[in-house]
Amino acid sequence: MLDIQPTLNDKQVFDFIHNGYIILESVVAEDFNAECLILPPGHLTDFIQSKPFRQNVLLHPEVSGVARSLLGADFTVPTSAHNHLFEHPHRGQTLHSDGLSELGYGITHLQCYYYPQAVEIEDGATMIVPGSHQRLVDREAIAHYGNISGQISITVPAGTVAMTHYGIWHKAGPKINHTRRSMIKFSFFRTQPPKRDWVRESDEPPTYQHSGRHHYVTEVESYRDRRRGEHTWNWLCGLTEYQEEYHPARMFMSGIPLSQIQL
Ligand SMILES: O=C(O)CCC(=O)C(=O)O
Ligand SMILES: [Fe+2]
Repeated sequence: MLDIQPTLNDKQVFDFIHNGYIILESVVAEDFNAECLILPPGHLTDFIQSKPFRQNVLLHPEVSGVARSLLGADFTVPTSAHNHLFEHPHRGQTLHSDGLSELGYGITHLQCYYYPQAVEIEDGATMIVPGSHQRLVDREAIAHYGNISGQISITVPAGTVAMTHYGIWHKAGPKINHTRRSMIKFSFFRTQPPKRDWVRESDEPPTYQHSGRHHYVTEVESYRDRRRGEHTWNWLCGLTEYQEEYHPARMFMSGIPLSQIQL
């Protein structure tokens, strides 16, 4: 099997549990970003399975290192993706989570947004709400929200990959120009039970460190976040019996285990 090294340490795993995303700025090489700018909108398969896309994006050491850290050794490598390409002004999407978000508290699915060009706010940057992956809801029930305190717009340099917990609330923000803005979305999945096999600085797992309140929550909801974070941490460390489903409704996203990939 290809040797993918984990890149996250305990503190960075705490941060992912709390925020539900990690942003890797400018990790993809400029010349490869340029090749992705001409991709058509919609469902992509052949290009996603090509050696250059695997080498430059999916198995880039920083991208796959995060997947390896949060999903274990034999995570699935995406074989399809969706190109969210916007070329004209629009009002922006309503806030939503994609498809059917998982119900439990494990981490089994990382949904990634790859931007082959720089994204400014005027381009219709994707917006996400940190910590919202902890709030499982009917997606129609959040569509009426406007701005939420603490939301962030993913305004980033070209070649950036944002890796998110599938349940995170997000939307394409309003676009006011005619600049092409592409976001190539793909997913990594877990196939094995969790253990603490990311970058370890001690043999004993530390206890979960809660990072405090998100902007939009009170103390009571923050306590819920802390408790849920503890459950996720203990599960990721392999300390609980709780069984999570590894192959939830995958909707349009497919992948094959890393152990079946040869470059
Ligand atoms: O293009 C974006 O920034 C987000 C698109 C999206 O979330 C969707 O269409 O489900
Ligand atoms: Fe979405």
